[in-house]
Amino acid sequence: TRVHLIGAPTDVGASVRGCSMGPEALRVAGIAPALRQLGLEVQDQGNLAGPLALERASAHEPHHNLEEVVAWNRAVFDAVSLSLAEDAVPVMMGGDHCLAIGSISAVAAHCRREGKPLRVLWLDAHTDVNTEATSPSGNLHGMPVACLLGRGPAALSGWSGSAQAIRAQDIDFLGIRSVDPGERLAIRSFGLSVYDMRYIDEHGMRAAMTEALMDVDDNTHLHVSFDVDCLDPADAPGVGTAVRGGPSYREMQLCMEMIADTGRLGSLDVVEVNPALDVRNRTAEVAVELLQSLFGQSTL
Ligand code: DIR
Ligand code: MN
Ligand code: MN
Ligand code: MN
Repeated sequence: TRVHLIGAPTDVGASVRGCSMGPEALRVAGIAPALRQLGLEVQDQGNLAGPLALERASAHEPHHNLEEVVAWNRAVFDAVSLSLAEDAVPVMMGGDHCLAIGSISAVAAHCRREGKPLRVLWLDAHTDVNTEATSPSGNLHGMPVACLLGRGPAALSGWSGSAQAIRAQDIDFLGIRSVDPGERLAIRSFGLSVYDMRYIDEHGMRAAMTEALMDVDDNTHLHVSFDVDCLDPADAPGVGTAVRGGPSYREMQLCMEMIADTGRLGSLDVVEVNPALDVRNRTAEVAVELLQSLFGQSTL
């Protein structure tokens, strides 16, 4: 397998600055050698370029940094499209989670061309399904799922060649423990499949992942969108919007191992690593350890 590392150093969609340093933190934590060690051919393509984040113009902007988010996502869309066309596995290193709009739109277009079913696994403390109407913050990193479901601003819609890049039944959420009131309504009306922390507490990571991966078949393209704030902040303190009570380190490893077992991982986002808030790069390091499992490393 060929893996393309694509850096997207931006925090235009985030609430707190600093995840623009995420790609470099992942490199310093040894993401490339860690994956090469597994026998993968890894090409680090360096960083994409894009506009700087602006100061907030007012407290209630509906879409903070919208033009900037569009520009970054265009760059991500093009890079991920190219990588998929070259039959590589693109790893988009964020940057904030708004970048999943571009990466997953590119993946959806690729899957449509190839006639492959797409499954998205959204590993996050948050469901990121806010819209302009429901967002408490105006930050676009809280809205990528709504955009992909066709409920975003026009400038971020239709990139996959269809009004909806993904259908509600194509995505499963895991690790969720922070949902805004408007998001709760969206989850119900879309019928989204959400394995929240209570579900994981009661049934365990193994059962949650077995269900989430149930209809992955030999032809499926599996996209993992990994927001590192999914992890417990004790393990991953370097994030802008930490929420207590995440999966344990071992639960997260099992999650990654079970994804690897499907053999269907086709593309990946690793987002929201914020070195400005981290402790000695621990968050990037734990992310790299988890990626090793995701790409098939096992103890025995
Ligand atoms: C919150 C935070 N739900 C918002 N979202 C975050 O601003 O929409 N997503 N941090 O990762
Ligand atoms: Mn999050
Ligand atoms: Mn997120
Ligand atoms: Mn493919």
